[in-house]
Amino acid sequence: MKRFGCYLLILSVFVLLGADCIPAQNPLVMDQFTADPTARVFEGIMYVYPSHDIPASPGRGRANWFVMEDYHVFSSENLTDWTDHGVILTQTGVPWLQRESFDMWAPDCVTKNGKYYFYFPAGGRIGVAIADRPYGPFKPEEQPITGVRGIDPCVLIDKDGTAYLYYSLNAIFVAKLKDNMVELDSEVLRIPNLPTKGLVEGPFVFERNGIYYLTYPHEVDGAERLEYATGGSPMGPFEQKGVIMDKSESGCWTNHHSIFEYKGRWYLFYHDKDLSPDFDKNRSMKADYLFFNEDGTIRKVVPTHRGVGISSASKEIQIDRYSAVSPEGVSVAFVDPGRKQKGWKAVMTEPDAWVQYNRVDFGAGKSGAVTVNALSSTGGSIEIRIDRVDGPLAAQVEIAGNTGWKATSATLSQSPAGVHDLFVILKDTKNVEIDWIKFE
Ligand code: FUB
Repeated sequence: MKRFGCYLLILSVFVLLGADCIPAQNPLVMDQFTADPTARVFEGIMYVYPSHDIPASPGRGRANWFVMEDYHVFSSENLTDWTDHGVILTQTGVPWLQRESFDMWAPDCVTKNGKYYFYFPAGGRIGVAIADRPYGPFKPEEQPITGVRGIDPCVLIDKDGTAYLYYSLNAIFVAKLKDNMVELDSEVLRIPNLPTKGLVEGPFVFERNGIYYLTYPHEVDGAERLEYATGGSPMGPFEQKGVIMDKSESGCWTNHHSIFEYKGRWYLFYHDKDLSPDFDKNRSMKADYLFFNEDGTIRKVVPTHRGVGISSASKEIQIDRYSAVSPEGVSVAFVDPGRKQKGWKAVMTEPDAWVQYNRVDFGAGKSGAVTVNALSSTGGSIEIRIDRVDGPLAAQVEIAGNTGWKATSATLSQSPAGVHDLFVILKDTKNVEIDWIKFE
């Protein structure tokens, strides 16, 4: 389930600004749909600029299609607690949009000369809104960028300070930007040597160790997978290298991503339809770690429920967002299929079935109790072990049957300190459904 609460200081600052704090695994945000995440680090804080899917309603967008009328920005310093800074731009606030187009698709944001430039596609054009802070307020320019028709802008500021605008229109295009960041400073180049079919949208470009990575979704066999090409300069030439993430098993047609280094680790931000299994135009952003090989090639990323970041032992740990599970006896289901934003539960049905949840921070040590929020028709016994499925026993918890959802506490037999992986194991043949566990 979605959990509330965050550090008092952050809360007191952002209450004034109307911001929410959302502790997250994957997907990162539970209370709204978020797609096309572009992650950027400003002033040591990770900001994510996604697009915002909403369900169509009469007079508001087209049924069975993307409906996107505004943007939020989210930030985090630990990639677990996310702050929603609220709406930073709406379609009705853009002077050059003649109509409510509901197509505020994948955006980007970069900083230069002390300003923040937010690039967004709408109505087949690309606009820029400018702010003094990463979370706005953003003021849109009077006109879209002259000479550009397309979607999904991405801006790379190279080491020499030159900015490049990439975007899509059934191919990927690039042009230099002037120092003012709102006008082109070169001809537009259609980037050659890329797939000739299925290249619809979503380029993202970054540089690492002198290698320029042009990454993009590529539709193959009915859905997009993430691929990349590399080159020695921002405008190429680029050589196709391989797949970053396979197409989703969920059947979500789109994927859209960004790649960024933060505090020494690399991350892939992307999206899927976790909160809307039956409709892939209501998407949710996710993040997973990304690794490079020594030669600079990218290792394929397998999407996880667990995502990134460290979970505090004293907050509700959503073990259904697991790192791994036993081959049999564990499945995941919505807690309330009618209210999917309440999240998922782990359904354990076989003796010795286990759930592994990595990176739980016990701080200086926990010696009190563990609480398990569970539901069982039969009652059952749960073991909580540290670091391995046969690791030290932290607690045994007896779950009563036929009580409805109930939080049951048990005394800890270990006092774990620091960061550990957790294993939750069903010790008998009964059925137990677990929503969260928490260490007091
Ligand atoms: O979100 C609308 C469009 O779907 C984006 O612009 C594309 O990248 C795809 O995710």
